[in-house]
Formats: sequence, structure tokens, C-alpha cells
Amino acid sequence: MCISLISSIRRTIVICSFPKIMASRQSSDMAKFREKLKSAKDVVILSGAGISAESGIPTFRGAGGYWRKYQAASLATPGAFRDSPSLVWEFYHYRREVAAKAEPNAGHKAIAQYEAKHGADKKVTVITQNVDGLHVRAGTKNLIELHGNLYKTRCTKCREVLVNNDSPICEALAGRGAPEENVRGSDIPVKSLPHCKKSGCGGLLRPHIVWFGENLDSAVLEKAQAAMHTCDVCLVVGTSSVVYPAAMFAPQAAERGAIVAEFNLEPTPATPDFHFYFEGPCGTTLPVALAD
Ligand code: BJW
Ligand code: ZN
Repeated sequence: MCISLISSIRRTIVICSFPKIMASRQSSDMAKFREKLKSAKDVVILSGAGISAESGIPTFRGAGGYWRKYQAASLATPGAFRDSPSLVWEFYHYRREVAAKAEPNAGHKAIAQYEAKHGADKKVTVITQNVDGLHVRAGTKNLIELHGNLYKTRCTKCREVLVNNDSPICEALAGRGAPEENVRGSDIPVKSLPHCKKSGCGGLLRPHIVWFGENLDSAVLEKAQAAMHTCDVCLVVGTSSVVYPAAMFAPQAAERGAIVAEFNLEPTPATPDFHFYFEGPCGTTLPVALAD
């Protein structure tokens, strides 16, 4: 598994070393893209934090990617949870509350409507790196959540995964999680954090989320790779394309001949690999790309 991942990454690095070839053929012609989409039989939409930005959910990188003085990525690690489960639970409690109040935007809805309309004559798969649940709330059915979900917990002792929509998730987190930079430390005793209710267990719960350095669930990864392997058109929406293994999915699809279109506010390291690039907020560009 690890060897195949490393060789895939090497392949991706090789692909990325020929950017000018693809760049010279790259197009932003929406009518042309819509023609390609019309004749597609198997469509994958790969989304990242940018699709939820217009719903008011901060992206992971860039200016919004901070909570207190911490870079979001520094809290999304098993080490951070080991060092301070209280701090990490405050961070996730805050994000659960923000996402619960957010609404799916025009981008999420365009994708869900596209699936509803074309799901019978095409295979339509949405693969998201997001953990906010907004694709489901928009109505997307065939969804692969690569990095987990904010509203699922996993017991660190018995490993049971459960859906949990409680707000707050436990009494001790009520009124906690303030994002302001001047809030210091976190002092909730571990015994007051969410715990497993299974009889005889009582283990500490953690968010059911894939943190840096952790393997993705193998069944989820295989399903995503299978969808990427058969698609003839792929839309890459609102992702910086820097986090693996998701970052190599679309470049690999483009390499084997699938048509790939990227929708982003700005170019990413993967942009030169793709056939189409549509710059702008995806709440505006996606409804046009996916109409009819
Ligand atoms: C808009 C917009 C609008 C804004 N419209 N666009 C190979 C090489 C190097 C490192 C590695 C490697 N393989 C594995 C690693 C380690 C690591 C990794 O990739 N690190 C990189 C940073 C280099 N990967 C892992 O650890 C993964 N595990 C793994 O591979 O296991 C095996 C292994 C481990 C170690 C070594 C080798 C093998 C696990 C990755 C888990 C990622 N988890 C996170 C946190 C999840 C939970 C949470 O949310 O709390 O997932 S990290 C974070 O990044 C989150 C996101 O899903 C993910 C991707 O971010 P995304 O979605 O792209 O967001 P942003 O913010 O980066 O970008 C937003 C984009 O939107 C921008 O481009 C904007 O311009 C755009 N945008 N508004 C359109 N309106
Ligand atoms: Zn348990």
C-alpha cells in the first residue's frame, strides 16, 4: 500500500514536470467544456474547502486557515490530540458549530442538481475532502467523504464509529472553542470530554477525521480510486491540490486521458496538468458548467 502510494506520488511528480505541454493546450472555454460533459458517461467531482467558503466555512490554508494562534493543519494531527485532547476538542467543537449553522451554497446545490438530473444516464460520483457535511445537506447521494466527517466520533479504545449531532457534543464544551487569537490554552479535564457510552468501554472519543500522518480508510480510498480510474470527465473544485493522496487523483486521471477541469479562485500546483481551468468563485462558475 505504502509502496504503491509512493510510486503514485513519484508518477505525479513526473507528470508535474511537464506543465508547459498541458498549459499550451489549456482552455477556459465553458461552451467547449459543456460539450465534453454532455457526452461523458462517468463524471467525478472532486471537491475541497473552497466549495464551502461561500457558505462561510473557512478554508484550510490561506488567511482563514487559523484558529486562535494555531494553523488549522497543526491541530489536525494525532500528536496534537495526544498533547491536548482538550484543545483539539475545542477546535472541532467550534467547527461543528460553524458548519451546523452554515447552509449549502450555489456550488453544492449545482452538483446535487446535476446528479439528480443525470444520475440515471451517467455515473456521477462526488469525492470530497471536506468534513462539513454540506454536500449531503445539498442532496448529493453518491458521495465519498475521504477525510471523515465532523459529525462522527470514533472511540480511541473500542474504535466504534458513531454519528453524533449533539450541540454541544458534551456539557464541558458549551461556550468553548472561541476562535480569537488572544484565547490561551485549554483546560478541560479529559474526564469531561466526550467519552464512549458502550458498556464496559468508556474510552475517550475523538473526531472521526483523517489527520495528517494517518492512513485514509482503505475501503474509502479504494472506492475513490476506482471512481477516478473509470471517469471520463473530472471537475476539481476548490482544492489547493497539495494534500495527498487526494492531490494526485486528478493529475493521474488527466494522464490516462480523462478530461479534467479545475474550478478555483487561483491557480494551484496542479493547474498546468488540466485541460480546462475556470477562475472565479465556484458558486458562480459551477452552476454555469453544470446547467442542463
Ligand atoms: C475557492 C474558493 C471559491 C477558496 N471557489 N475555489 C506525499 C508527499 C508529501 C507528503 C505526503 C505524501 N503523502 C502523504 C503525505 C502526508 C500528508 C500530506 O499530504 N501532506 C501535505 C501537506 C504535503 N498526507 C497525509 O498525511 C494523509 N495520509 C496519508 O497519506 O497516509 C499515508 C502516509 C502518511 C504519511 C507519509 C506517507 C504516507 C492524510 C491527509 C489528511 C488530511 N486531513 C486534513 C484535515 C482534515 C480534517 C479537518 O478538516 O479537520 O484535511 S488536512 C486539510 O487539507 C483537510 C482538507 O481536506 C485537506 C485539503 O485541503 P483543501 O480542501 O484543498 O483546502 P485548502 O484550504 O488547502 O484549499 C482551498 C482552495 O479553495 C484554495 O485553492 C482556494 O484558492 C480555493 N477557494 N474559495 C473556488 N469560492
Ligand atoms: Zn468505546
